Amino acid sequence: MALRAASLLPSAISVHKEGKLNSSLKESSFNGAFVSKNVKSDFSSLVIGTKELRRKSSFGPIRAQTATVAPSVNDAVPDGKKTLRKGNVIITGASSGLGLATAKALADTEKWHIIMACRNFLKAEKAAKSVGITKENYTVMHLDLSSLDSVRQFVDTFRRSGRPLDALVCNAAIYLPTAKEPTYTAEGFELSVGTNHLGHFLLSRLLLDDLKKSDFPQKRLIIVGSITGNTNTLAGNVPPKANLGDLRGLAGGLNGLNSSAMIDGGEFDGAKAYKDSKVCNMLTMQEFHRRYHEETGVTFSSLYPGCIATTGLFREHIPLFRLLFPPFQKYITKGYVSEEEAGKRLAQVVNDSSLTKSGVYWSWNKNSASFENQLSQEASDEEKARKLWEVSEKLVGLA
Ligand code: LMG
Ligand code: NDP
Ligand code: PMR
Repeated sequence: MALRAASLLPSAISVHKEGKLNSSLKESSFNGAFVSKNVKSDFSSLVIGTKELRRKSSFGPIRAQTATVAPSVNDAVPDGKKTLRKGNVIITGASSGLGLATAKALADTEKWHIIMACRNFLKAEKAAKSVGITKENYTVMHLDLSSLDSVRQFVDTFRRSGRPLDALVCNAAIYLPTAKEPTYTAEGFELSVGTNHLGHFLLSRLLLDDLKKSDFPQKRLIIVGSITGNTNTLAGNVPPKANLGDLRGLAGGLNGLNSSAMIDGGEFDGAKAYKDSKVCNMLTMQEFHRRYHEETGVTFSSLYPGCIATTGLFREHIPLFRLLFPPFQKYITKGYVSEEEAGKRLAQVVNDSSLTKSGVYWSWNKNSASFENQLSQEASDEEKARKLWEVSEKLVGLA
């Protein structure tokens, strides 16, 4: 109840829309009214170290709202709320880039235990060490999103750990811009959509039950989206553009045999498949919100963290692209953000008491202030979201 009341409150809003067609290449300055209900507070005294005690809880009173520009990562729970344990957050693909930076930002708050859900155990362990996440703050668990068996096994392993689940971050992704031919997941789905969308779709559907059971004051399910899937932006208009069409390829199994390997039924294009998968991520988040927010109190969110031009996402791109892309984003589009900054942004979506509104696609302006961004027509198409949900649940064996 209280959760629902909180989610109805206005949250960080700006009329400024980042990277919009009508705002030219240059990300325009912060020119709108900004209202934040971020209530800055330090909860460290309310969290008893690593004692992972569970306790029935409800929201405390909602305090007066103050406007701030850059909400802090350090807002684990709303003001007035006492909790006796750390939150447990699963982050997929926490072995590099945004996922790792988010794990680090959350670990630094001392309020979260991070379950790093990764396909490469050793890489994840090394990554955690390399950024200085201390042992008691993380657990690595194996998850290969390109295998639905692995997804189910991961959920079993997680449940056997006995930890409650308070937040799930669907972050992992692959991008195959230079692939000439499609490659496939264990079940035979085109690899980018199979991993980025279908793997996460099954994972989040299964783990929703666990989130429901959590007694944590704020439960969140976050699916990372991107500007390049949104054709209402300049970046989303760089060809090939995202387009799910009527989902005929997906409905046919996305296997390149009796159907196309592309969602819209067209010719394979690796860059388009990635952008399509991001549209699926953003549609899925909204469908979750429509179906489950009221009932569960879970906050469903997506975001574009900025262009993190240095991550492993571009590992398959040609070397010239990898060389020019960071300076291009830094000095020309000005859309560049460091991994560290992007990690803090995603950590806010997990942790910040001002970002409780559900169904929102968050973005940040030049001053690193969050605002509710608008999705493209396709990425906010309710009918398409419903159809995507239904087709996806058949493919992953939930219907
Ligand atoms: C495709 O090509 C590949 O075919 C595909 O395989 C995959 O890789 C995909 O997205 C990935 O890309 C993309 C191609 C399309 O883009 C390029 O080739 C551009 C490469 C540029 C890469 C960045 C490096 C830039 C280097 C600049 C130099 C930097 C130097 C550093 C400077 C330091 C300074 C000190 O591109 C094209 O087809 C060409 C045209 C693209 C322009 C698109 C712009 C979109 C504009 C659309 C907006 C208008 C929309 C109109 C809508 C109207 C609605 C009212
Ligand atoms: P990285 O490549 O650095 O990170 C992706 C992570 O996903 C890696 O940890 C990778 O594991 C993991 N992963 C890939 N395939 C699988 C799989 N089959 N099973 C489990 N994990 C897998 O890229 P980013 O940090 O840039 O990307 C993170 C998210 O941010 C993605 O959702 C991306 O779409 C999004 N994003 C990125 C932007 C950018 O500019 N970079 C912009 C907007 C959104 P491994 O380490 O083993 O390879
Ligand atoms: Mg893009 C405001 C302009 C802007 C922003 C924020 C991005 C983000 N890009 C912008 C503009 C442009 N890009 C322009 C004008 C061009 C043509 C020169 C351009 C090109 C381009 C390419 C070839 N951009 C790319 C690529 C990629 O391969 C990346 C991609 O599409 O991955 C799917 C990419 C990206 N540009 C971005 C962001 C965030 C990406 C990468 C990752 C992602 O969306 O997840």
